[in-house]
Amino acid sequence: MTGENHTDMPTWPQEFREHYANEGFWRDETFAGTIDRLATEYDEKTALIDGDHRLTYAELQQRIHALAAGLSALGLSRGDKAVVQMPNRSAFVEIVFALMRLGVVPVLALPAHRHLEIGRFLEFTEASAFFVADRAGGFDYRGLARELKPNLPSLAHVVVDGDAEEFLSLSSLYRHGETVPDAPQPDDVAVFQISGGTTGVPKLIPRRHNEYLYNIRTAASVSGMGAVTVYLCALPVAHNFPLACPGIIGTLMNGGTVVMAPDPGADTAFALMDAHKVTISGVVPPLALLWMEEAEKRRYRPRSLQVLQVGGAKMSAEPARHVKPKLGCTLQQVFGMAEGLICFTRLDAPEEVIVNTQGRPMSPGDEIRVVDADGNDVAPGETGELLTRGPYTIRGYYRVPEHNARAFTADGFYRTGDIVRLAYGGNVVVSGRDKDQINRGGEKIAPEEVENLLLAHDDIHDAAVVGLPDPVLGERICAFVISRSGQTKTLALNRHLRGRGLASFKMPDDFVFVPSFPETGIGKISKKELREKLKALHLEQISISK
Ligand code: OOB
Repeated sequence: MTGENHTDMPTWPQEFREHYANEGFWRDETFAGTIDRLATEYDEKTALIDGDHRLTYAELQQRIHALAAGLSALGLSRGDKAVVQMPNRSAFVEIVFALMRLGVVPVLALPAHRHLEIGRFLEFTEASAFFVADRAGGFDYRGLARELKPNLPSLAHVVVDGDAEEFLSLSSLYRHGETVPDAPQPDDVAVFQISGGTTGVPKLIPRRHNEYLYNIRTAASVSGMGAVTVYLCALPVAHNFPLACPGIIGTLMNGGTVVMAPDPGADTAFALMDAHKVTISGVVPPLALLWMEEAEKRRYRPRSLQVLQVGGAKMSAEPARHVKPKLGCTLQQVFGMAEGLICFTRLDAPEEVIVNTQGRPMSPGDEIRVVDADGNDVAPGETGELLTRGPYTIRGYYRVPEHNARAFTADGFYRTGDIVRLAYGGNVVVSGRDKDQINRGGEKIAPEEVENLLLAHDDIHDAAVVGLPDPVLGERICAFVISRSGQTKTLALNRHLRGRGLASFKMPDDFVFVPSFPETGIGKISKKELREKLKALHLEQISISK
């Protein structure tokens, strides 16, 4: 990317670059060239289905070119950043590919993000454009843009898909018949993914053309994708999993068809599966549970579905065993991270591997280590923290040098914070986590971020946010709070957090008001220890009262 330096974004040392190129992982390509190649190869085949709207590969390419021309006329160019916050619509694909063609880097925000997160992304990246839908899921994104824009001098354009009101309408930007040259270089950042984060603020993950294309191609191959693939995009499309592991781009790179689901509920998903003969989808465990339960209740079988990928959070062995009998398809467990490494159970793996493990790394170039608290490798089969390095795992986040120094080892391994062991011939079994993060049904929450907001409330003396076990979500968010007056209630705190503009999935599911936090012996303990203690006490109390 233009103007990039190593402190901004640490990247692979030269010897690794040469190795990854020599191995054929990196092929000196960009997404701009990819979309042209696909249009030539798959021409009249259906690329995208979004409600009644269908696009062939040729049409998709023309629309991407026309939009890129319009965005270029606005002045957007290589190295600029744009925050994209779109629901599952075909416009998402057009916007992201048009930006990538110009070398403008989309920051892939989620529809659930609110002004706190979006404001930070826009400010931190000095984004020159913000792309939103008019309304989606009952929320008016124009209101969000209106609130944020006056304080962001670099934000020149707000582009709205739908009724734009005072902003630029997306549909007015297409300059049909015009093309612009593709601008990016293979080593440029293609997109910024957003990390779940373990500290106060989400981090930006630079994914580059070369390595992200390798990521997608490899994931598609391990998932058995081909021209007959029909992928149902049920999760929010901006997530790395439905976007690129192999997700919608993996499908397009193989000449398959992407079906956009406006919501992931069983009514919508089952109807789309039948209407378009969906062959594969990717979901988080709570959604897999919901689909299984609904299929059983309705005595329904998605007849065309061959593979259900489940990832983002651990699926335990018991529900995993039921996927095939209830949905009639092969389960593929996916243990991945937006920072890079993706593990898959292979489609032809024995049942015990599919049910009991989260799969093995997808690339022969992936290096993994399982280490103890001192950073030494544990004995084979023992449990420890997973470290990883490889041809599509980043070497650093965007502009957070101090955090990078902790999150990566000196020799470039990413510390995942996941506690795992290797079993069944090198497959990873995830058994826990050693990082300050809550995984609520696949969405990641940094407790510190929520705690800091609670502490900003006048009446809150202290707060500790903890993940408690939940039968459906895996974990739910519980905030332990000490109110100075004893008067503050749940309703007020919910209102306070919403008022600060916190994404809905980060809102605590429960508040527990306590007079003080547990005594901890000598000295001040860390927030992390306090959270562990509160969690243990709470679970103990619940089991006693049962
Ligand atoms: C995916 O990416 P992120 O960046 O939202 O979250 C990564 C973290 C992992 O470090 C791990 O803690 C957890 O999510 N995780 C799993 C898991 N898949 C992800 N924990 C247990 N079992 C699994 N199967 O979540 C993501 C990215 C690409 C593909 C799939 C998921």
